[in-house]
Amino acid sequence: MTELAPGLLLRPAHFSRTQQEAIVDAIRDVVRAAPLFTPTMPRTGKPFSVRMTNCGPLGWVSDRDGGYRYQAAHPVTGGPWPQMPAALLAAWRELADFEAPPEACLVNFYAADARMGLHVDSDEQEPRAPVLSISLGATCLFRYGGLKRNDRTKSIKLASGDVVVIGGPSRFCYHGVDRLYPGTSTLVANDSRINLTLRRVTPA
Ligand code: MD3
Ligand code: FE
Repeated sequence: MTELAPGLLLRPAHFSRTQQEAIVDAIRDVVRAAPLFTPTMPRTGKPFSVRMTNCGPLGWVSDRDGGYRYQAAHPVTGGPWPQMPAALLAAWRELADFEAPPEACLVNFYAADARMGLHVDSDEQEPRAPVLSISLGATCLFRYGGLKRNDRTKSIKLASGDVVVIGGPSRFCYHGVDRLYPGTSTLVANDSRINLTLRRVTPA
């Protein structure tokens, strides 16, 4: 485990190839029950380049009129989110150092040309809980900064099987994904990347 900044822990290659394949299989089942949707920006309605779905009791969604929020229903099908796979709950218990279970697992699906702009994750009501991030498939160039948008940023590559725990003073730092690197993984087809973020949403 490397501490990249206070409260920001990187565990390279936490998951073996076999474990990564099992997680991708479980996420395929999630996507079958809760299809990927394209979130849109509050007010402008501009679509994200990343497609998303969720598992667990709550899911993160965004659209022009309702903005960023967590809700129990899929925004397109209206159905409940599927259960969180046991392997993800186990990773939270092992690495999150938090007393209550995660309520949302946001599944981000990056096609080869997708990006995520610099932002802060602040829609959760339990600031003491970390966010646990699992990277699968293509390596990405990840950028993180400080508590203010204009603070100096650092860049790191996140590869398939890497886990990042974002807690403590780093919990509300700006971060984003600048690019993917093609040809870096055979786990997910078409040089795509899947990122899972486990989150506690309501106060524990
Ligand atoms: C914060 N996802 O869904 S993982 C998101 O790779 C999101 O899909 C990214 O940001 C992704 O909200 C990043 C979470 C993460 C990883 C490393 C960080 C957040 C971080 C380092 C510093 C601050
Ligand atoms: Fe984020």
